[in-house]
Amino acid sequence: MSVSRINQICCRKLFTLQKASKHLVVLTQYCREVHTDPRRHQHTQASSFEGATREFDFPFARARLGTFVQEAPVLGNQYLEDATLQSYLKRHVPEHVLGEIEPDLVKFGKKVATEMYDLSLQCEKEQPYVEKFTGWGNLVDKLVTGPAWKRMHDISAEEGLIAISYERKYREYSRLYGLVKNYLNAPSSGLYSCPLAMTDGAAKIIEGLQDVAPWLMDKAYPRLTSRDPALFWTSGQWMTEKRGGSDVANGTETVAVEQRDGTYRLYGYKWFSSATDADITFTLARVVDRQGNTIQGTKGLSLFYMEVHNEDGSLNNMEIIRLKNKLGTRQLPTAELLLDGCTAFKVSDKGRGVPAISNMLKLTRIHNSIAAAATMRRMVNMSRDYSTRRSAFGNLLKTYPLHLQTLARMEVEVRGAVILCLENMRLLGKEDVSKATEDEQNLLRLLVPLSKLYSGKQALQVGTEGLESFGGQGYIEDTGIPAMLRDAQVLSIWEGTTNILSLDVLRAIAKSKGQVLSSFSKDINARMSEVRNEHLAASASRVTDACEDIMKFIQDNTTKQNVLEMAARDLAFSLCRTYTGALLIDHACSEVGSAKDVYVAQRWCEKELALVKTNAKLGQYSEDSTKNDFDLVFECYHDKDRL
Ligand code: UCC
Repeated sequence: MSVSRINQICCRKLFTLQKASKHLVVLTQYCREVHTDPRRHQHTQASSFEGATREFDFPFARARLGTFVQEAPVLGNQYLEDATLQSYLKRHVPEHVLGEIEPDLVKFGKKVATEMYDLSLQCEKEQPYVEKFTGWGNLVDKLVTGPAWKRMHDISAEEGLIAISYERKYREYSRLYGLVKNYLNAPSSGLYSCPLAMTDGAAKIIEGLQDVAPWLMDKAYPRLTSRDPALFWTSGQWMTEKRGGSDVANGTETVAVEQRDGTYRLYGYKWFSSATDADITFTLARVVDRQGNTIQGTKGLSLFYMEVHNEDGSLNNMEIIRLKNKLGTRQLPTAELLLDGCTAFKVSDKGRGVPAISNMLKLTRIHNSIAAAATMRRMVNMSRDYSTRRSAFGNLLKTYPLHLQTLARMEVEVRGAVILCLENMRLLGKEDVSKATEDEQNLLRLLVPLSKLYSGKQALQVGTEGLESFGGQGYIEDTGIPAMLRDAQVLSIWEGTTNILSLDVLRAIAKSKGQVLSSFSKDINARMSEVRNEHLAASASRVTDACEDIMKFIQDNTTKQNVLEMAARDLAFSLCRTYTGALLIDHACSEVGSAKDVYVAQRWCEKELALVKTNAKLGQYSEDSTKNDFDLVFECYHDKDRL
């Protein structure tokens, strides 16, 4: 007998032996299960014993749930995993300041990925509710929030999320430091980022009201900017009424009746108070004159400060009609409120309510874009980690070029949004300490609505793509991923929808008589003239050409208000894409720029930058176009007898 034949026979015997021992194991297991659960025997006795053992060879039959469990994505340190954030700070913050603040950012980057992330998931589970009445029928309107939400309040104070910006320990860099912490905080805050945004806005308003209402600096400001959880107050921003969220000037019905002591009583219905557990709020109302009349439109609106509770903890003459049932942001106690004689203090000149509250809007819009950028950053960080843990078709997702391409496209969007946010924070920091030049103030006026409106849209795109990158798991509530997308949907709505903010861009241009645009193009041209990197020469040309095209479009249509209004959204997108391109190129060319930054800038600038030029050429802002749009939208629509 040959050696190979002997080998063959041995192998076969060994295989039979292995099979027999496997059957023995299965048989032992079977007997054990029948012993503990006789019904199992009844269930399988109809099938042949051989069949039963084969059945038990399958992992599902034994373990019932199968042996495979997908690893969940894991969050790393959210500061250390953010390349753009770190290099931007390295470039713009003096070394000695960064040396002091960076350890705190690293520590907080870990905290938001661990303790706070868990708390944020808890906030989603412990949604707020209102106890309207006591068991004995007494109307109490008690707003109940969960422990995790309350903990977020305390952490916000302890971490100095508002305090840092106002302590001004690091002068103009304090704002950047404070808002960077808010950026890290936002996706792990369980939406506590919303009251923080309004609190920041309230502190900013109060600083601007020192001539009109200096007492607020003693009464509210120290609390809004406190690091002590026991003292820390949050603020609301009650602007929205039933008749209008956008058209505040015509939609505000709330009236204010002056009292003998100089205070006012407010009567009205606030349709969307975002975080009703606030301690104070700023709100708009129309002062009633001695004849009982009010002035309509924006000129009739004044700004009021009020405390939400009386000293005994009861509500300040208002009723919580109900909490809103929203698509997302369910962690937030958002309510409809009936103001029934609330005591309030007028803190603006009569009829100057909208300009007075615009300081708050500036801050809440900045926070909105921060939340959008941070949500995108978080989504991509999670998708990236998941791609290292999830296998399909035999390989990890990260090995598939198509999957990587999808992630990389999201990454480019995130980096564009992040750098624009950081630039806004840096400019605001300079404005805070009166160090911003006129050009920088103009830029900030323009960039705030641009960043808010564009990032709101990006967050939805990246949010939906990110969710999809988890496959079906992304659609499962308990993973926490669907809530990220639901919560992102509000970002393009509150604080002004995309179109309303596009009109605000036109307002900024008109009010400054074009100065905001001069500062814009001056800044772009200065940055692009410094580009020495040959790999970015083509991108820089695209940016300067786009800037020229946009300016030409505006000049050609300066007197055509209807054209400008129709083009407002495209114009805003063009300005935002072009400016972001300039920022990315400039950053990539700087001493901190890397090859990855060059790649991001190139990719960003491949977008259509001067959208407004292309669409103007296509006739999209003509009167014909309006007619065609109308006919298309209303085809087969009968305004009478529709059923
Ligand atoms: O409350 C809400 C929810 C809060 C949630 C907070 C969370 C934040 C983020 C959290 C992150 C997670 S949402 C509701 C927010 N509401 C809005 O955003 C309102 C949207 N509508 C607008 O923005 C409108 O365009 C209005 C209200 C500004 C339009 O008002 P008017 O009165 O019709 O506008 P005018 O007549 O153009 O402007 C009146 C004055 C002008 O000044 P003067 O009288 O000196 O010429 C404007 O220049 O107000 C000035 N003004 C501004 N100034 C108007 N807008 C601005 C601005 N943005 N900046 C500076």
